[in-house]
Amino acid sequence: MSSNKRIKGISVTRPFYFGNIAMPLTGKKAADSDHTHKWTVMVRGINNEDLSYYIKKVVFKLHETYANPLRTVEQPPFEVSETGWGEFEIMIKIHFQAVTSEKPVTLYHHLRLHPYEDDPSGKPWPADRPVSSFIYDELIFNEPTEQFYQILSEHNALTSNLPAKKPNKDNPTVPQFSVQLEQEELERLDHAQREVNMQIMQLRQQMAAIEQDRYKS
Ligand code: SLL
Repeated sequence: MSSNKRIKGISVTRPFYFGNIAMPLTGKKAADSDHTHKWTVMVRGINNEDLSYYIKKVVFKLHETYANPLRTVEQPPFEVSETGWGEFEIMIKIHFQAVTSEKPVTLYHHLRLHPYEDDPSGKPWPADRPVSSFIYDELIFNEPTEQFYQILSEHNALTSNLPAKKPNKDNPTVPQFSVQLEQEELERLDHAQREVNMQIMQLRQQMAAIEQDRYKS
């Protein structure tokens, strides 16, 4: 029988992401107020996994310039859409279903409205292209209760199931978190590390040459 007893030595990892998309307001909406952007902040499962079997509610704490800055979302999609004029830090508190016996987890997200870079081809960011800022993260449930373990198992959630490949479509509202993306990032880091090592070696050689010249004179 499943119970609230915790299973020793087991930990279950659930991948997810959080962040925001934003678009400049256009036309009448922009002219009628000092708001410049519409945006959505969200907590999502990878591959659109419905998280409500373990997440009970998500509380988003907006900047105090907003009416009712504490926004509680009790069912998926766990997201808040608003319009506004400025960027700020959003506190995101995830409350878990009672069956999990887990304490809430607090995350922070810097709401991003502006592109801080040109688009990947080097041209200026097109005005109608949404800006997004997403962070991949994992919730780790150490020693889950027997009951929660059972539920995770029923949802095929005992292994991370991060998709192997990036989706083909470049949809800015859906980040491409996958094993492939992780691999590409690791390769970039590895390349940068080798580049730095090479520069260090060159500088060492230059230094050695200078030292030798000093001895000679
Ligand atoms: C800034 N430190 O100055 C930040 C604060 C606050 C943004 C940004 C309110 C919208 C409304 C809004 O956009 N606040 O009036 O409802 O950039």
